Formats: sequence, C-alpha cells, structure tokens
Amino acid sequence: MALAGLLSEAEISAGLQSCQAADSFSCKTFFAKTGLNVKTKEDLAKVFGVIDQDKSGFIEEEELFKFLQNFKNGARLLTDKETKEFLAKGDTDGDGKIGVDEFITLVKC
Ligand SMILES: [Ca+2]
Repeated sequence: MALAGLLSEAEISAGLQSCQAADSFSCKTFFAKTGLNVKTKEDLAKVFGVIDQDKSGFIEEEELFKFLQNFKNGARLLTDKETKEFLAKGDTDGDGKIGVDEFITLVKC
C-alpha cells in the first residue's frame, strides 16, 4: 500500500469504517479518524502525490472518485454525490480540481 508508511493499519481501518455505507463519507471525519489532520505538510504532500495518480499536480474528480482505494485495495468508490461534495469543499479557487495547497488546507480544517 502506497500510504502504509504514513498511516497505521488501525488508522486506515478507522477511516474506512467511518464511511462504509454509500453517501456516508465525510472528508472531515475521514481525515480525523485516519489521523491525517495532524500530519505534517510534508507528509500530506506525499499523500497528495499518491492520490494524484496521473501526476498532473492536481487531484481531479476522477481521482477523488477512487479516493478510498488509495488507502485499501478493494475499498469502495465514492458516490457521485460524495465526489462532488468532496471536490466542492476542497476546490477553494473554483478551477474544478484540488491543488496541493488546497488539499493541505482541506485536510487540516
Ligand atoms: Ca491528477
């Protein structure tokens, strides 16, 4: 797992358990349960690099859709509603994608 060095198995499980049901995903809860909200900016930049699968420098909607799968193979996809809400929360400059600074701000909010 790409994020295994940054998060413990227990933290990942706690995060995933908080959003097992469709439409139950809350990024704030997820980031708190996994402990990502207390990681350093450097660590969060590494997490960002994993989620940005095509290395475009931004997390696009397609990558947010698969967000949970970065934490565990076979984790569920986010629903359209969750993906759009997640994007809307993170995309503070309104360009339709999430940059690294936006991501760090979102995780720490
Ligand atoms: Ca990308």
